[in-house]
Amino acid sequence: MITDKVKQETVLNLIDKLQYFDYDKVLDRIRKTVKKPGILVAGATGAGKSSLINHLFGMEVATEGSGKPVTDRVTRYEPEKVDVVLYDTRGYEIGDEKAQQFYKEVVGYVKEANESKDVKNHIHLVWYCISAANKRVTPMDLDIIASLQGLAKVCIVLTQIDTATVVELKEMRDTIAKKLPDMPAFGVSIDPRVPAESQEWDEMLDWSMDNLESGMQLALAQALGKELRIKRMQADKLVHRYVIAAAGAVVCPLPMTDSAVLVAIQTTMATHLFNFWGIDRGTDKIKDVFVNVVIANTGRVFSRSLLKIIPGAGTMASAVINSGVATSFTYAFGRAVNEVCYKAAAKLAAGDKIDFTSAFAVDVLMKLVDKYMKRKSN
Ligand SMILES: Nc1nc2c(ncn2[C@@H]2O[C@H](COP(=O)(O)OP(=O)(O)O)[C@@H](O)[C@H]2O)c(=O)[nH]1
Ligand SMILES: [Mg+2]
Repeated sequence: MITDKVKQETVLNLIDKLQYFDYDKVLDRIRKTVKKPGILVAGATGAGKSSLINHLFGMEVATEGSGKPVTDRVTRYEPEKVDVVLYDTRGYEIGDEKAQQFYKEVVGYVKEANESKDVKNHIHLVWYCISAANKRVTPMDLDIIASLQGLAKVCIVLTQIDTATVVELKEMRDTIAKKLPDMPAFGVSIDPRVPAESQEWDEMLDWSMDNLESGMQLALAQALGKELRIKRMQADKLVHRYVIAAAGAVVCPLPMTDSAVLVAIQTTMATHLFNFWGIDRGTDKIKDVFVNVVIANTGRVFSRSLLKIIPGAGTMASAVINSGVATSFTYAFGRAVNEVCYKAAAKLAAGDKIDFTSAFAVDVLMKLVDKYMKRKSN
């Protein structure tokens, strides 16, 4: 039929148009709505604050000169690519007579920030770093922590645990437990020789997630570098948002040829997931590949899957999408993109290269979409 053919061409044109997809623009729009958690990384000079930040966020997020001093001792970093605001404290040495000044300034700053109406400056979490190399927790540390406790969610990070013995660490923990009974304390090190079972990165991050509201959990998960376990826990939450958007977009059954709005939801979701998994943190070239491969294939997977699942639809022109079809496809496609992104992120974390063309090939995506369509309806 001529009309069928014409309409089919409309869909193909739409898919062609997706090749001009503006990645940065779409991502900008997404990231404007993000509520970023504010995290204060406090502690003495040499406690390992910068190392901790680099370890978790996978890049030199808080480098000299990229931050903005908000007081003499507190520098605010709002990295371009990751969805957290970090505050680094600087300038006191252990035993420094100026330490008292530091105390006043940092506590005062957090109080002022959290009382201010500007939520963008709020500090939600405090990671208070005490180096195990000090072998002790000072009364001043305990004082500052006690004062911060009333202002934000605070945990102690015992850093550089490779530099202390088990007994010394236990003594530090005992001091904390005695003075601040409910204060969580997590022992960590960036030394890869420290066995995973003596590290408490997982516990520290789980505590952090538990103390953030849902939207900020998603933002923290986005910001993390190689912590794929946390990302995985949050990724499906992100898909769920787009499933809801798809349901909202298809209030009445929609002819397939008018499905541009749905394709836009899928491509935005794919972009969001790609950014969430941190795959776009490398070169700008990755974005081009993403647009040419993933975005182009989104339209293809969409039309192929829909023709498969819509009963009695022989052609795109006669196919009608109802809300059930729209949500189950969005769900399945989101899960599929998540799975491919997870594998890609794991490869990147291991230092391997990714071949996007084969990783996000139509057949690969179709197979996963089929799998998740079945899983949902069972
Ligand atoms: N042994 C060991 N050294 C560390 C660890 N973390 C950081 N360091 C070293 O401790 C020094 C101070 O770390 P840095 O992150 O700059 O501390 P900051 O002043 O608190 O930002 C640097 O030389 C780091 O390489 C760790 O887990 N173990
Ligand atoms: Mg530093």
